[in-house]
Amino acid sequence: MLHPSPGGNRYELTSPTAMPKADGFLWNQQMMIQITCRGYATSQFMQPEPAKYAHAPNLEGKTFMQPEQSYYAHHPGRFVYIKDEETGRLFSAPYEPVRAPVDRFVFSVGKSDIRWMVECLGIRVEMLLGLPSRDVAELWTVKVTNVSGRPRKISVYPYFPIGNMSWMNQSAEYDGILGGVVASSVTPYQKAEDYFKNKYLKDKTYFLCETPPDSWETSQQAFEGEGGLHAPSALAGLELGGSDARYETPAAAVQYRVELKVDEEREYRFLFGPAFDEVEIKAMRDKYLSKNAFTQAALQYSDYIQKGNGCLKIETPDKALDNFVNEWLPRQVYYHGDVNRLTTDPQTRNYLQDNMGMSFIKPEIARKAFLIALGQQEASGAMPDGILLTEGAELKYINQVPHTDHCVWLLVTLDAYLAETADYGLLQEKLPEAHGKSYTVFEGFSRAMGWLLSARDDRGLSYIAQGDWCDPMNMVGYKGKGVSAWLTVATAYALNLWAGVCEHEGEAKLAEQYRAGAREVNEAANTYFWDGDWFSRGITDDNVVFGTQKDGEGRIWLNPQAWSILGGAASVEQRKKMLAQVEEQLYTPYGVLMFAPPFSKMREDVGRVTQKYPGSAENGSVYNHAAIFYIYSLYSIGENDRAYELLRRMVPGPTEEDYLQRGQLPIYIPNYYRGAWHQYPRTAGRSSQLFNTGTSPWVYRCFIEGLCGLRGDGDGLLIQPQLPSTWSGIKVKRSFRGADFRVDIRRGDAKDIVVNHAGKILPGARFTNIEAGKTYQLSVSVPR
Ligand code: CEZ
Repeated sequence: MLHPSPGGNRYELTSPTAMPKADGFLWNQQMMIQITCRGYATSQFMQPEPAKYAHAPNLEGKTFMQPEQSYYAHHPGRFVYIKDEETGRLFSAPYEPVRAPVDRFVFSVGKSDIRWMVECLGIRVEMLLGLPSRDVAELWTVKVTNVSGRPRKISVYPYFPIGNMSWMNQSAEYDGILGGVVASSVTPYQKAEDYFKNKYLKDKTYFLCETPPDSWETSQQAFEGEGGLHAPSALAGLELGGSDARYETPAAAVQYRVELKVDEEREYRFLFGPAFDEVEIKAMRDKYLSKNAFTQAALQYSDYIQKGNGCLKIETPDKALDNFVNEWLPRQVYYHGDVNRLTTDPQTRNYLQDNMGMSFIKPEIARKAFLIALGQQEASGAMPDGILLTEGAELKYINQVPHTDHCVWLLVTLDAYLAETADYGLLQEKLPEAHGKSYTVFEGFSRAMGWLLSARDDRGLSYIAQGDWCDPMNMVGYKGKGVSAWLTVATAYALNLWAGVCEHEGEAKLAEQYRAGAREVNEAANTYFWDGDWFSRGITDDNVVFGTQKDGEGRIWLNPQAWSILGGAASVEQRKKMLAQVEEQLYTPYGVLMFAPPFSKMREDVGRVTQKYPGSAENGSVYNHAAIFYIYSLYSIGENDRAYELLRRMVPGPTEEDYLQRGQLPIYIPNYYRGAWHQYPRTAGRSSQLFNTGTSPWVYRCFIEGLCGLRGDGDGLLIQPQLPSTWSGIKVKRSFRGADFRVDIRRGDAKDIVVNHAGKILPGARFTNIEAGKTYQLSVSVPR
């Protein structure tokens, strides 16, 4: 039902019904499309705010990308109806809207294109979606082959609904000169000043045909008629009606009437996308709509995607895992760092972590991100809730809610960046003058740490305001008093990391100051948050500790445990207790829960998180971002087996049962899998299908620095593999600071890790004097 293609760089699903929401996604810096095996699509492009060219049929609320989208018959999608002209029978590819049982089905997701192959009624339909590497457009190839062994007369009808474009003005018609359907609209607005903002928006949607069709329809209603989408009325006739749409919902449908000899095939190409005017549409047609141009575009796009190949290839006893880590994980990391989730004001923590991933893929981008982010630091040293990336961008949605954790992410991201690049020169860069002063990057970090130390109450605990990492935990501290246990222990982690950097920079006094700060923070955390077997989650405005043994819901939370390990608040004794409790209360077959039990009703002193559906999103799901922090912390204390076990559970598969339950292909990590494993076992494990998540860079980091143990330091590469105990060895290719490392890791008899290079044992299992351009072969023996 589901398998990687030979060679491993595609994933193929052979049923349209087993995992109905299984999907793939393609992007470039201007756009993104997520499309399901059944043909439903969600796409958006930047102008510079996210906008759509294919809409829902009703008035849509504008929001950011959401998990667990539900699809319905009229959902935007890309479909091809086929009618047997001799019998009148119909089916549609890839599967929707007709849902006719098909004889063969392959949904094949590649890194730089998405394909389908469907056979029904003796006709094979192959659909191929590609994107240009820069422009906004979908490049569609549709191939139809007669596999019935007898001559056939059929009609081929691509149907691309355009949906409700605007309540002010929308229309569509077939443009014979441009060669396709052109729908026009005016983005709705009310304020006069918005007219000037909207004036140059791409308010047209085009569907261009390389081969002129025999007929067309541009009115959705005329196309569907009384038949409904399962059997649109327009398909009953010899030809489509050729109507225009005048303040009616537009759709692009065209017809090709074809006679096919045995095994004969036809290939069609279409271009679908937004434009400002006819001139731009014509230019897009000239640029892309031909066989040659499609081939060129595909090559360029695949080059573009390959720039995100990453720095790690592994060969382990688990082939499915290798496939994910080698082929797909870096792609997801690259996506995040490349487009910042297609927003103009990414949340500061998201922006920094997405760029943390770039340290492994394009470190120069990560470097730039520090300068951009610190360039927006506030006079107090605090970081804003979102980083503005384009001129005129504004803080929207959650970025209008005050969160207190953003400074922490500066350090966490810096730690990964410096380990990968040793680019300490970054710290001496000058930031643009702000608030009448000019600072270096080093000072920017120090000021952020200073702010973290200052934003604490008299007990020494970190204020939470209206949220920390957990956005919807918005009412713990909205009256100004509540504190976060996670942020407190995370502050200690950030301070310790910064102390390490200060030391490296010869600032021993400063380093000691920050270390002392961290110790003080950790002491406070232990005094107020330690609950006997684990750390609680915080103390509310009304001085109620929560996330404790006493709590029936939200009793134990993962984040304070993970970060108290990282930041040093937890002693060895405490760690033992916490790990056991996490295992007992938070483990599920689909990963470790963010907390448990989930809330069943609003808790007004915790907030909105308690109102989310139990087991979904932050209300006690396997929220992978939280899970990966925990896994990372396990690697930091040598818990190889525990770490690997949870890491593996984060990737769908490899059993069929697991795939079916999660409903997602193993080509990305979603932001969550449903939790509430005890309360709602039927839905537990179900994927959110949302590939926007800060999880992916951490997963990559866990494989590189944790499992493979190949982490850089000032002038070398440390070699500290942490294989699960059931593995006898792995092979790793790791590119690092311009050199290539081939590392053969095996179990040996020695008590410690022994690294051999060119016949010599490396002192301290550390490789130095790395020369860019060289390849180094290392054999590593790890204790049994
Ligand atoms: O948003 C994410 C944020 O992008 O939730 C994480 C947070 O750390 C990320 O920065 C945990 O709270 O209800 C909300 O507003 C939630 O915060 C969600 O919107 C959540 C989404 O699932 C988006 O990925």
